[in-house]
Amino acid sequence: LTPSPVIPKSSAKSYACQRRTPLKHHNLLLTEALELLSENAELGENEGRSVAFRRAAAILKTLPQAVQRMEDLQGLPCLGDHSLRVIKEMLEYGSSQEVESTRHSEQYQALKALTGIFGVGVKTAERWFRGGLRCPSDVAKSEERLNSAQQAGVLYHEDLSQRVSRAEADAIGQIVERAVQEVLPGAQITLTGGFRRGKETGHDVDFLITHPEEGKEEGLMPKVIQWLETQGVLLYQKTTRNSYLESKDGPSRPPHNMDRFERCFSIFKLDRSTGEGGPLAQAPGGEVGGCEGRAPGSELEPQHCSTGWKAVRVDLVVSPYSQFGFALLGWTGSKLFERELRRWAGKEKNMSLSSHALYDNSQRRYLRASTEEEIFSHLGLEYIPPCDRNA
Ligand code: DGT
Ligand code: MG
Repeated sequence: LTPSPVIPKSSAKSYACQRRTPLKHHNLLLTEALELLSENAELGENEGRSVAFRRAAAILKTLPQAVQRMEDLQGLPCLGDHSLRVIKEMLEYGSSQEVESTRHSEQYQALKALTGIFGVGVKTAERWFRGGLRCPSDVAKSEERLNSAQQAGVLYHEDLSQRVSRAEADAIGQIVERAVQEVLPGAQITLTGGFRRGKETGHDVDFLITHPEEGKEEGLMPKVIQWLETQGVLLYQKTTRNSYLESKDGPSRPPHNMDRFERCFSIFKLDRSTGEGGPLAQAPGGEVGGCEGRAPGSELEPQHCSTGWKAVRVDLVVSPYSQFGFALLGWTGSKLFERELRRWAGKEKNMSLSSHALYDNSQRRYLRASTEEEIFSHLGLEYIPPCDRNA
């Protein structure tokens, strides 16, 4: 079969990191359907199936026009039998039975609602579901023991389930910038995640922090957190070593200075009127932003505050300057794009890519890079700018 003329050459490439995937595309109905099936598989802990549907959706995002007939798909990679069946049904009838029955199933809706709580993963959600819980307010009323992240997740659920706007992300950026400059002048912060890819809203705001003098960034995170705490900006924070990398980034030998790489999951209190962080003169533990009874840990009845301030999820990552390019590439996403980069590196180049380094298994050495462009070049890939990494 010869590829359909509507299919650009780049769409025929099978790794998402070889293609340009813009934010806005022409096949939203199809990609939403496939992504719902992907999400459902993820909630059922079927990772292989979840990735297969996500790859299928991603290929459709690269097409320059809407798919109208099955022939339009000729020559495209990443479309398995199951995805093709769903697409065919949607093209013929306008919807897919499997997608609609999944969308309306109690299990999908409950697991989605429960994992939508900050601090709750698939395993916990599944256990709660079996115990009869269906939504955040069920959790709040239940006798379940919650860890501190989950307590914050339930308490601020109303706010955290709202999308974060670009203006709010920028306002938070100014607060983080101020915190960082206070504790380490010359440090640099970069907005990463979906906002760097051009998204207009996000579920959180992601920042990468570094300092041009290698080593200066050591110990920075606790100081930034402490400054933010004293200003009354933080509703919740937990700082961790980034163990995700050790477990998920495969065979790569961790760089020796791995332990300097820190991540903070936090919830900021963003002033709605000024876009500034919550009342700077506020004494910790006092009444907050005009919303009484909202001290974490006191009362788990979910509360929301329509005026005053908004709770916003913020992720902070500190990287040594020598790893900045890798960290920037690794934290910009999308998640599928990241996954595909690592798969390409491993399968096609015999290399191991992480958010810290690129290791060439054949040459048995690390390949240095200070920019994303250099990393793409080491990987033998055409450079894809952040706005086209929306796979
Ligand atoms: P959003 O926030 O829903 O609008 O979408 P994103 O793309 O900002 O997703 P998010 O915030 O979950 O993560 C930002 C990027 O950071 C994501 O595309 C991949 C990367 N990332 C997330 N979690 C981890 C992690 O634990 N380790 C590493 N290395 N990267 C991560
Ligand atoms: Mg994000």
